Amino acid sequence: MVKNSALIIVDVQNDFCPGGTLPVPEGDRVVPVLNRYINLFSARSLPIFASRDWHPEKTSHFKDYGGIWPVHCVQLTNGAAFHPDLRLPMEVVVLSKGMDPTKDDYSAFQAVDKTGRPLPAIIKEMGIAHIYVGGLATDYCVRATVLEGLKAGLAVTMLEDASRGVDLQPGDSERAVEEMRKAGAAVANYAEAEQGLSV
Ligand code: VGL
Ligand code: ZN
Repeated sequence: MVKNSALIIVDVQNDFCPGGTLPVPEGDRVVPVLNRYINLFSARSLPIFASRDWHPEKTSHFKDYGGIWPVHCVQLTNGAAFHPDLRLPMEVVVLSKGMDPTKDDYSAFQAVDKTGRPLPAIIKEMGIAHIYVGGLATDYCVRATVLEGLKAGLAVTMLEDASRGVDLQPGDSERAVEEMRKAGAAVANYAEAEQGLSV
């Protein structure tokens, strides 16, 4: 199974980190942890995906146009850039989502690569059967990606030490982790994931 595994790094962008417009508490703390996961997957020549929220200026996702969020991750702004300390490898596949001004697109499964190919098609073509998911935010995009991965029939490991949540309501992230577990996801830290990838 190891050879059919892939890492999906979800939305580790400046606007979701302290100092950004929709900061996830301790959002930047996932960066060094994710860098270790990147090394783990790179060393095994396993695919690495990095999704990004990539919104137009006007979208029903934002408060000003009927949504619940402050303006964040607007295409080509510094806030939409990946955190500068995230060491994405050259081979990373960048996935963009949230471009449709009428959709929220929380899940990376709604994202497309630079040629417009949707993630589900890429996963199928590459024969990926197990995804490891970490990043921002636990209670939104990580949750949605994990649940859609399970629905698509993939094995899914949620990387708890590489994720942080928004917690609009206190406890949202904890509840999201329980929901993912109940839906069939494994929840792992670095040591556990490393062990799983070494057998
Ligand atoms: C996200 C809120 C709004 C996320 C994206 O990446 O989790 N959360 N847009
Ligand atoms: Zn967004």
